[in-house]
Amino acid sequence: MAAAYGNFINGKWITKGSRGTFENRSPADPSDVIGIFPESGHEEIEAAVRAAAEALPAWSRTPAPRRGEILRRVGDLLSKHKDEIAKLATREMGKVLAETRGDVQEGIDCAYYYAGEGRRMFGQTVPTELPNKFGMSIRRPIGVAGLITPWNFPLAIPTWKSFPALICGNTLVLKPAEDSPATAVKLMEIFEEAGVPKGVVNLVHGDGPNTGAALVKHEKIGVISFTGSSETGREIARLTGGSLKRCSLELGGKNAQIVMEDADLDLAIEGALWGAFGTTGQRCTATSRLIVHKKVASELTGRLVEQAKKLKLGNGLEESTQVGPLVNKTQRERVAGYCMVGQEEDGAKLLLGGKAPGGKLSKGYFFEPTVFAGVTPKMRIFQEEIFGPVIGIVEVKSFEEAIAALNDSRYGLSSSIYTKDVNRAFKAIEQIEAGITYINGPTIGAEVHLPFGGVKDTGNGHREAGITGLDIFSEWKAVYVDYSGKLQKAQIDTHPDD
Ligand code: UN1
Repeated sequence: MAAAYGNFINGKWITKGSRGTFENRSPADPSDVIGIFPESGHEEIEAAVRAAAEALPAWSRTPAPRRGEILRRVGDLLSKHKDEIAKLATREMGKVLAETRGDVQEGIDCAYYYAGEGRRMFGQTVPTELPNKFGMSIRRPIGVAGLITPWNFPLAIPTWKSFPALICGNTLVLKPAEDSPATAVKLMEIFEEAGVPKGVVNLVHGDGPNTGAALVKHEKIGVISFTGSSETGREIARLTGGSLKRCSLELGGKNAQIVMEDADLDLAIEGALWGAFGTTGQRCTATSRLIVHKKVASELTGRLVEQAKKLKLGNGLEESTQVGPLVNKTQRERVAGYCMVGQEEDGAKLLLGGKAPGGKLSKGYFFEPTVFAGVTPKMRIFQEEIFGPVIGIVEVKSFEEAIAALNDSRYGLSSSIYTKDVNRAFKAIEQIEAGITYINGPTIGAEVHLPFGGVKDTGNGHREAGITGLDIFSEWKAVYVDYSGKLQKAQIDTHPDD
């Protein structure tokens, strides 16, 4: 019998869902049922938002350093339960244990970072135009935050959103992806154990069109933070725009790694393998285009294929596995579909993979690491986000052509260039249109204290994590204190004769 997990609303676990229940199965072995979850809708969202709204006055008045102490305890508990959460996350979404441990570590780092913000959250004090007057800026919470998170970082992404929301004094409702609901349950249990007061954090399981949409549309929600596809992001932006809600979107990517002719090739190949096939290519930051100078293209291609061939596919729970399954059947069909499209494109050549493996792996949603050569910017496999272990190699003749190819995309999340030429490295930093640029490192592996997000269709201008994460979840207030004891008129008394 699979365990029945609940929603967490106003400090209570409730396993019943107004729209029934759904199962969560392991992508490595779909006969392994991890749990049964409530399929929620309007009713549960209503109850959760109400609980969060009721908890808001007390939580927002709790001193921020005190909120920080609770977050520090959340970090301690995540450390204590790191292995257990990692195993559960691997079981439910598939990526290998070393990576789910990294996912939990990202949450721990995030907890300690924002715990510290409880004692900083700097505003500004500035001179004013008039004598005996004081000027400063402070952050205020927005209210109830609605967080909608994906399955690929089932622990880290909910922490990037919930910790800054909480430290700023907001309360929240989290709707995790249906492919990773159990990891979100663990996070809630940890919030509870760490002493987060009831109603401050709420968890509602369900799908996007019903549960997610009810959260986005709820009039008492002040800010929505969403990570997922550009298509859904656009719809959320439309809905929140209509009601003037703040909305922070972290959407698709089609990240490229450039390899110049002077690059350390060993390093560049190692980086490309990790960037393309780590997390089975299911990161927003994954490397899906490899833009290579023609002088090194054939050597790099040959060696990359050789090494990709050796990657060990398997259940992520086995320590020797290097590449886990895709998250579900739909994703596998999507990736396989793109491999068909790639093979039909004029000039593209499939060098490796392109299909699901047979044998004992055929019962899970595995997909072979895939390499295409001869890819050009006009092709769909160059332009569209695949979200799987597929990399396309693009040959270029110059640095300028490499940058132009990298920028020839509707997305702009992460990017990378391998070169030993410091001038080129700095030109790349200046010219690449992306939210993240790595020099001599792969496109994946952002750290929690730097801004995370991208340009163009990757988002709507916000940056998660770091200090900029606070901007998503707070409103600035300008404060003027006039201690002159008389009416002072700004702009008029300061320039009386103009
Ligand atoms: C994502 O894929 O949405 O930068 C997040 C990285 C990770 C986070 C990825 N730290 O690869």
